[in-house]
Parts: sequence; C-alpha cells; structure tokens
Amino acid sequence: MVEDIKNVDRTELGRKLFSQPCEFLRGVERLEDLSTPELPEVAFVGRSNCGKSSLLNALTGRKSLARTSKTPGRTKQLNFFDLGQKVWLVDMPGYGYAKASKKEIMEWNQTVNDYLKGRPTLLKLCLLIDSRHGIKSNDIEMMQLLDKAAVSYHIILTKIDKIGNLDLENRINSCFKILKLHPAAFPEPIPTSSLNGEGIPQLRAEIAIMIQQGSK
Ligand SMILES: Nc1nc2c(ncn2[C@@H]2O[C@H](COP(=O)(O)OP(=O)(O)OP(=O)(O)O)[C@@H](O)[C@H]2O)c(=O)[nH]1
Ligand SMILES: [Mg+2]
Repeated sequence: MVEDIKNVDRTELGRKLFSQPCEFLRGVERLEDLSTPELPEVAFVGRSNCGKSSLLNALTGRKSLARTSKTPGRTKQLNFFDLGQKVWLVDMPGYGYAKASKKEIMEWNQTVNDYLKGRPTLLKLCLLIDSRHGIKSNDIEMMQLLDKAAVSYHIILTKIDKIGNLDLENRINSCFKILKLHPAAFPEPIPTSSLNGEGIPQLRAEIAIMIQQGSK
C-alpha cells in the first residue's frame, strides 16, 4: 500500500514536470557552438532509427517537437530543448548509421566524446535500445564510453509495441545480465512505446526524481 502511494507520487511528479512548456532551443553540430550550460541536462542517445526523437515527443506529449523519420540518420545535430526552465533535454544524433561516411563517424565520435566528458550539468543519459534488436556491439562500445566518463545512464527499451510479451521478457532478462557488467548503468531497463505510451509515465517519473535529487 505504502509502495502504491509512493508510485502515485512519482508518476504525478513526472506528469507535472512534463506538462510544462517545452521548446526547441538550438541545434549544435560542433561542440564549440555549445552555449554554457544553465540547467541540468538529460540526453537521449542510441543507434540510428532506435526512436530517440519519437521518445522525446512522447515524453513531452508533442507530436513534432523533435523531427522523426523512417530514414535513419535524420538527426544530425545535438538538439537542445528547454522543459519548463527546469531541465534541458538533448536529442543526440544516432550511431551505427550504415550509410555514414568515415568522416561523419569520426566527427560524431569526437562530438559525443567531448560532450560526455565535458558537460558537468549532464545529470543522466538515456541509452535507447530498439527492443526488436537488443543490445549490439556498438551499444556496448557506447556503454564502455559512459562507464569510463562516469556518466550515469538508464537503458530504455523502445518500440515494445512491435514485439510480443515473451520476446520482451527475454529481452529484459538479457539486458539485466549485460547491465550487471556496467557500473555506471541503472540496473533495470525501462520498456517503452512512443506509439501507445507504455512506460512513458515511468520514464517521466525517473527523470523528475533525478532532477529533484539533483544528483548523478
Ligand atoms: N511502432 C513504433 N514505431 C516507432 C516507435 N518509436 C519510433 N518509431 C518509428 O521508428 C522510426 C525512427 O524513429 P525516430 O524517432 O526518428 O528515431 P531516431 O532514433 O530519432 O532516428 P535518428 O535521428 O535517425 O537517429 C520512425 O519511423 C518512427 O515512427 C515506437 O515506439 N513504436
Ligand atoms: Mg532522431
């Protein structure tokens, strides 16, 4: 019972935070163009096409705040959004885009590395994994980078409307096993669907609580 009340409080906290106005601040291609951080940041990263921009839209309840696309590699910049002057949400370009040139990959690595290492206000990173595909080798590389940079992160399973319950259960279990090996990761993955809204209140609540606690 006490647990239930706590859950309601958490959900309400998340709902309140994300019911505030959210607006696009700027898109940045090179880190030199970044302005000084003013608020805590929560960044969304993951393979190209895994659903980062869609998740941002689902969280903020706005259909086209962040541009989504069937074509992978759509988001090419770090896009910053201000949520209620409480937090900046950062939509990052995806990795693992098959058609990217070597130069593009190198530039991406550089920008993301610099961002992760040099951003004291980065409160949390959401690493998105398409639930149909699971954690791939480039996701593991990303996790190693985050462990090294001591950036705390959550694994978010996306597009769970596209898989059955049994597959989801297996996916969650294999995530658990991998997460045990990564010290900077939150131990449980959060399953979500931007299409039908599953898991969105939970993720809103996690983000709201992190901001309230203000800790890494
Ligand atoms: N069924 C379903 N489709 C989704 C979901 N989330 C995203 N998609 C679809 O997946 C495709 C890619 O979504 P985006 O949100 O653009 O993905 P992204 O990670 O931002 O992609 P890049 O910016 O190119 O790296 C689009 O066609 C979305 O409509 C979901 O929860 N369920
Ligand atoms: Mg995108």
